[in-house]
Amino acid sequence: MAILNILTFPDPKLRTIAKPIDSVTPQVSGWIDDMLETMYDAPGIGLAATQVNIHKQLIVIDISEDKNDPLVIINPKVTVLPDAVPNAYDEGCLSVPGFYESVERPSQILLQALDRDGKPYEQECEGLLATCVQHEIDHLNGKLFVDYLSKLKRNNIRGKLLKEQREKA
Ligand code: QAP
Ligand code: CO
Repeated sequence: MAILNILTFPDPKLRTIAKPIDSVTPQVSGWIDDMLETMYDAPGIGLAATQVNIHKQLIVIDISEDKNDPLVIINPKVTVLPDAVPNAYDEGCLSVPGFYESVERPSQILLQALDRDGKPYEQECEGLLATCVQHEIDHLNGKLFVDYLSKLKRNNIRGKLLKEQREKA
C-alpha cells in the first residue's frame, strides 16, 4: 500500500476525462487500496482517481464516523430521483485544500456502479452521501466544486493556492 500524491487546483491534469474500467485486475485492486489509504491519511471522506492522476472511473468514499465503512465505486451512473430537491452543502475537496463553499446539488440520487469485485450494484443515496457521490463523479468528468462558484471566488481561490504552491516549491 502507498500514499499517493494528490493534485491541487488549478493543475490542468484535474481536467482530464476518466475512462471506464474494463475489469477489476490486480492493478485496479492496488489502486483501490492505495486510494483508500490516501483518503484516510488525508483525512478525507471521498477521493476520485483523477485527483491522484489515475484517469479511470474509480472513486472511494467513507462518510462513516469511525472510518470503517468504505464504499468503492467503479464506472458510476447516476440518476436523479423524482422526489429530489436542490440541497446546499458546504463542500471541500482534497484538491482545493483549505477552502469550503456552499454548492447546491439534487438531494436524492440512484447510484449504479461496480463494487471492488467487479459486481454491479445499485444504491439510493441522500444527504451527505448523495452530495459526495456527485462531487466525486464530477472529478471523473474533469469538474471541480469551484466551477459552481462565481468567477471572482474561483479566481481568488486559484490565486491563493498558486501562491502557496510557489512558496512551497
Ligand atoms: C468531497 O472532500 C466532499 O480543504 C470530499 O484542508 C466534501 O474529503 C463532499 C479536506 C464535503 C461533500 C462535502 C479538505 C481535507 C477533505 C480540505 C474531502 C482540507 C483537508 C475534503
Ligand atoms: Co474533490
